[in-house]
Amino acid sequence: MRVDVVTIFPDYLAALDLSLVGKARRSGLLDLRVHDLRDWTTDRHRTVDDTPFGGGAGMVMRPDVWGRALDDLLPAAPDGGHADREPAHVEPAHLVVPTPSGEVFTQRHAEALATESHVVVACGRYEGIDARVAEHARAAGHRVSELSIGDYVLNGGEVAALVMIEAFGRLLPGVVGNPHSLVEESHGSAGLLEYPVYTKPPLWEGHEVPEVLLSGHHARIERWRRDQALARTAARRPDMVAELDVDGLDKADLAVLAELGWRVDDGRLRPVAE
Ligand code: JB8
Repeated sequence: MRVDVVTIFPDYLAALDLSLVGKARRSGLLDLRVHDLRDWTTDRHRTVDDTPFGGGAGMVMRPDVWGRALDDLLPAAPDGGHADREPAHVEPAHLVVPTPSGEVFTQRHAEALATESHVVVACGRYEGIDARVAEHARAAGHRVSELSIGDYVLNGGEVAALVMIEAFGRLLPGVVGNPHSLVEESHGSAGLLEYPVYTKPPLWEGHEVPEVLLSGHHARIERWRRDQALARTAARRPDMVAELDVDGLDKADLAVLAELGWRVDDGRLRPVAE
């Protein structure tokens, strides 16, 4: 997979040399290149921003500078934006624009991006990038995803880009050593938070590891972990409980959820009004 990141702070992306993503780069599974947006400026001061039309606070990133960068990094428009024309044999790239006004980035987005052959990440600063840049890339036939990593505001797209690249990078075949860890997780993301985990020693600072985990009783351990996952999810993420597929729950699950104040009503879990 090829990934290009464009930013005015290339050093921010240095973390991508490390850990699993760094290893994927060195092994050739991930061809990741970081570019300085100012390489596409033409003035002596290497200006990337200008004042907003319509007034208001802050500065906006100039479309002409971004346009030259994306012209160089996105492949020649597959159909020039004319869907009726014979498609060229060039794969369109997927342009990802981190922005607090985007759709919320989830594991589903990570899974979809992990299947792409080419992703370009455009990191904005200031009040963001002139809206015509995304519009222009779409018109040229590229997929464009404007994505937010959560309901808070950063100073720019770089940290969000790190988050997204780590999330999809670890899903590339061969990047995570033991694919079983990915399979176990996908059970977790089938709607429940993960259960708590423990390692040695069995007694630490007066805190014991739950006895069931030392019992060697596989079925009891599985049930305990499931109960813990349900209790955590109910306490921390009631939104996820409300979305659970009732058909995927057994009698013990429903009993635990009932104890936690959730009943099945009209085929959906609903909190019991108190
Ligand atoms: C300017 O909060 B964020 C985010 C904030 C930003 C830009 C991009 C992303 C660009 N501010 O994810």
